[in-house]
Amino acid sequence: MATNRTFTMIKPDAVNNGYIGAILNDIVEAGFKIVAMKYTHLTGGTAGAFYAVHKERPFYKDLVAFMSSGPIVAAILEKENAVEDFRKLIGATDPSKAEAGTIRNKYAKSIEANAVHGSDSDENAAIEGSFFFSALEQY
Ligand code: RTP
Ligand code: MG
Repeated sequence: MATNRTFTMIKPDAVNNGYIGAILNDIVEAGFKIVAMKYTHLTGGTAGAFYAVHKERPFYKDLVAFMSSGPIVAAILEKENAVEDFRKLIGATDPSKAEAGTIRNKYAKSIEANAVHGSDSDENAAIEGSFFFSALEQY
């Protein structure tokens, strides 16, 4: 089976709580290869643009404020069936509903501050990866 790619962010709560190393370890142990990675910081403007698809949702304003509240780690990951397998690895959006052993179950505390992002389709994985990384950085 061919490999494909997904995009992730370690969100400000998990960075602030010191979980970068533990989360990256879980990701690599689950068989994902890190294609590109950077430690960076979203602004209100860039977080708003990244989450523009959620503009009409009631949580949009809070989400943008949260995602620009501290540094994040952005990464492109590669594996067979990457998008679906990564969503399984991170668990449900609400950590109280995330299965035991998933990243959100282990490292997240609330539905908003839920430790990690994972793309929801191959198409969005490509769009989101290109939001953070140039073509040269996605080798
Ligand atoms: P993500 O995009 O971050 O991987 O999360 P997801 O697909 O599981 O959830 P999505 O519906 O795309 O929502 C994006 C992010 O918005 C925040 N959220 N807050 N307060 C709320 O009810 C609420 N609902 C969602 C979360 O940070 C969620 O991951
Ligand atoms: Mg989503």
